[in-house]
Amino acid sequence: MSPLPIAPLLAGIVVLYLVYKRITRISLDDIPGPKADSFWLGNVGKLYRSVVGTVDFKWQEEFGGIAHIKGPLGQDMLWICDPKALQFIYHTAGYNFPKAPERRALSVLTTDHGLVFVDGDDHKRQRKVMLPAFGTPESKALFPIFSRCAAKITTKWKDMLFDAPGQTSIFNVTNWLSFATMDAIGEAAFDHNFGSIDNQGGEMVRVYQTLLVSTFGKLSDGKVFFMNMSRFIPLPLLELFYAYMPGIGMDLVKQNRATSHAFAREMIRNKSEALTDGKGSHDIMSILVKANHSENEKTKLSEFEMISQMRTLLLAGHETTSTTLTWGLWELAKHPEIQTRLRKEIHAAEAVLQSKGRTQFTVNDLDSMPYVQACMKEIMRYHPPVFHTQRRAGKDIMVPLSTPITTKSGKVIQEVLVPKETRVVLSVAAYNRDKSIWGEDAHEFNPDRWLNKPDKRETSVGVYSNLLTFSGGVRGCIGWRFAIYEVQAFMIELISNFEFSMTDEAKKIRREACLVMAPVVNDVSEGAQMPLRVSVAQRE
Ligand code: HEM
Ligand SMILES: *[C@@H]1O[C@H](CO)[C@@H](O)[C@H](O)[C@H]1NC(C)=O
Ligand SMILES: *[C@@H]1O[C@H](CO)[C@@H](O)[C@H](O)[C@H]1NC(C)=O
Ligand SMILES: *[C@@H]1O[C@H](CO)[C@@H](O)[C@H](O)[C@H]1NC(C)=O
Ligand SMILES: CC(=O)N[C@H]1CO[C@H](CO)[C@@H](O)[C@@H]1O
Repeated sequence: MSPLPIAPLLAGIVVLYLVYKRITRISLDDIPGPKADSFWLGNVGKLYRSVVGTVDFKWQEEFGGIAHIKGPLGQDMLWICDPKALQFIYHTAGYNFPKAPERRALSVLTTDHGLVFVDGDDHKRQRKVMLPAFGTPESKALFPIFSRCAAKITTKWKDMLFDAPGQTSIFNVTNWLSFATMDAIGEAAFDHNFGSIDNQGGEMVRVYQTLLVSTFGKLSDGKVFFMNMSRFIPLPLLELFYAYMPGIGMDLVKQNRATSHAFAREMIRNKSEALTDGKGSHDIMSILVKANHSENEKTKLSEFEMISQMRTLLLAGHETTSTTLTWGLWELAKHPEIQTRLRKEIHAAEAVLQSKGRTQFTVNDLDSMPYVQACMKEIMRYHPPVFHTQRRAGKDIMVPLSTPITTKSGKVIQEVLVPKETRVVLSVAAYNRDKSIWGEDAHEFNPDRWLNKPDKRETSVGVYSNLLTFSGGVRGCIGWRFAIYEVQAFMIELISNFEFSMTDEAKKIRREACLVMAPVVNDVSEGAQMPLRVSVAQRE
């Protein structure tokens, strides 16, 4: 996409806007921060396109919990990983830090007007309708479904390894995990079998594989510039632009939209019929359809909103979990001693299970596998798939800090007055490695940090275990319980049955920013890859 024809126009608008802000604004100029790399892109070019975390960790070392950074054309932004500030922005300030419209224009492409997109009262209403489907008992009940989907990989891989020389082979594990988690979200959320593992087919599977990497990987300067300037374009216009403008690298998204809309309509029709026939089931989509049929105006969703929720769940619940598992297997391949210890614990728990005459783990059995849980938490801390979230200040607002900073003019301050409309980048990547929270070894992968340690800390930020991985507050991840059970079910199944080890290619892997954090060997254009050596695990 070339921004050139529109660049002068936008620049004009922005100059007017900045002149206006000069007169009225509260200044952030006294807050320390990195020098902008260029006037056109400010600091965001690097922040969004380098290896995930490198820029964040550098700023964290240099500036602490907050830094004044520049967006394109000198726009003022804040980059934040200070725990108290994060807690304030996510929880305390609530809807005073809404999502920025230019971000929402991107989420509308992939999720329409679903929960990730909406704001304010619409968000409150939708969230209220959806929450009951994501409670503790509802999520626990899904554990056997997750185990079953993971076991489909076992069957496939054992077949493939049976014929392989030495019964070992290199698999692109991200590919398989992506299929299996697509099946898992299908069954858990929609009571529908996408059949991705079994026949790797289906139009729905095709339009969801690689969606994020091919759309958001390797952004050109023009794209980054346009996306960041798009805050000056009214949202409806922006939606039209993304939806209809040809040649802007959005083709897969458009196919995705058409295919998933048709699929969602059919599914909603099916669920409505089942409900009228008294055959309603308990999957998330059925719960939404049922809510629409209730008398209560507050729980009604339009058909478009329901379609949007389906797309939202597919996007938010699919690539996030497969990404987590992919990075998890990579860490376990890099740390064979951790992998072996994990497998021992799982095999021991399986022996107990069999001695009781049972064959399937349930959530209650997780209590006997503390190391599984510790590894899962450490993977989520170390490799958060959503490494930044973004908000904008809805009004001039004072944000507190847990660690005071010294301003450029030498003042020591413990709170920062954030001017209305300032964009804030909340760094999940940096918070999850904050030494004041996790200790001096924060940059090491070490599951032991979770054992024998109380979970409660002074400023509890995220929704789970003080991790920012699922963000927090009114817009925190609704599917976090779902995710922790899914990740554990998959780890148990895969580590019990297979041994994963490094390959030369896997040693070259880096974390590339593609909305989520994709593993890339050489160039992003080759797609996400995680080639690991897989062999059947020995049992004692
Ligand atoms: C490891 C897996 C997952 C991670 C790391 C993750 C992370 C996140 C994060 C960081 C947010 C907040 C984004 C923001 O604040 O801007 C979020 C929101 C959300 N997540 Fe997840 N998520 C995961 C799994 C899931 C699953 C399995 C589901 C559904 C089945 C799900 C559904 C959602 C939804 C609907 C939202 C929007 C909530 C709202 O705006 O009210 N997520 N997720
Ligand atoms: C690995 O799997 C990913 C995800 O499905 C795919 O995009 C990529 O092309 C695969 N890479 C190889 C080398 O097969
Ligand atoms: C809807 O129901 C029909 C008939 O049972 C079935 O063939 C189809 O796969 C269902 N579609 C969806 C999207 O669930
Ligand atoms: C939602 O409910 C309204 C009226 O209560 C009905 O007309 C509409 O068809 C329903 N939508 C869906 C998708 O079930
Ligand atoms: C504040 C803002 O809009 N930042 C965006 C700049 O561009 C990158 C790349 O598209 C986005 O990820 C940021 O959200």
